[in-house]
Amino acid sequence: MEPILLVAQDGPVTTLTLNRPERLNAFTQDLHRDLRAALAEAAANNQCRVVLITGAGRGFCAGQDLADRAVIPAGESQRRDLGASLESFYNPLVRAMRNLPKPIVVAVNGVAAGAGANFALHGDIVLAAKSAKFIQAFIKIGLMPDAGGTWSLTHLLGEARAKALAMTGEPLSATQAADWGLIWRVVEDEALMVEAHTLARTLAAQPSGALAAIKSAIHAASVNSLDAQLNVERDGQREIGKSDDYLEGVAAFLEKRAPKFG
Ligand code: LHQ
Repeated sequence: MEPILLVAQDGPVTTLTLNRPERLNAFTQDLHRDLRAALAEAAANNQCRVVLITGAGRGFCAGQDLADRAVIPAGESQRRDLGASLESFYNPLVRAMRNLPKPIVVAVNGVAAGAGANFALHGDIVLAAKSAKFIQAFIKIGLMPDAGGTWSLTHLLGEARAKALAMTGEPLSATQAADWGLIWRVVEDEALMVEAHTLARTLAAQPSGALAAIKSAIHAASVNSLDAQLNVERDGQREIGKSDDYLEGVAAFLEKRAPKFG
């Protein structure tokens, strides 16, 4: 049987492909376990400098697999504790993505719905195919956004758009998502994976300490005052200013050549 998560190491880029195309790559507990393990491996593997996440087939991810026994309500006597599913699976996944000290590029190749949409938004740089859509589908089944969606939508779009998307469940086109600043860029469908790999390889050639510091400082900025953030920058710059990459960057600039970061 085909693995439900494909993991490919191409030099410094680890590509994770959700691979349940017949279910639009909806999340099951097994897919969660495989993703978590792959992210832990990417964190520990020195060869990996960038993670690229995408989906197989025509969809990116349709969120929770609603046919999964763990979440399907089987009558009055068996109402499920969905909070337990978030606690055990979605929340640790989101935290693993946010805390990974390496950039995550997400290539949204098709529809991203429910937790699948919000999972995509935890990429550090999100590209989407022109035909892709982001759908806060939760309301259609009587739920609220999860997988960090209430946080990401509010931070990236503001309350007005966050509430309207969550309350209506209206699909948001990739183009509108990029225009609104929800994602980085829209790409023609057939060019998506080439662009995503090019971006991943570009990031892989950047100084890794600086990338990790940028990621954590920008995350900190969403709760910090300017004053606190100035201290974050001082501490981060102090740390990475001692790196070989900084020496190399300055030497390369002065010698008018391309830097070669370690
Ligand atoms: C699916 C799914 C799916 C199973 C498509 N499950 N089969 C929830 C509960 C518990 C704990 C924690 O958090 C959550 C968070 C959530 O994610 S809730 C939101 C769950 N997702 C949705 O409600 C989205 C459901 N899917 C859709 O609305 C549509 O499939 C979209 C709009 C994504 C795509 O529509 P189409 O392009 O028309 O495709 P389709 O509907 O025909 O789907 C293709 C197949 O995939 C189909 O199966 P079939 O056997 O008929 O070919 C669907 O049943 C299956 N599928 N999503 N989430």
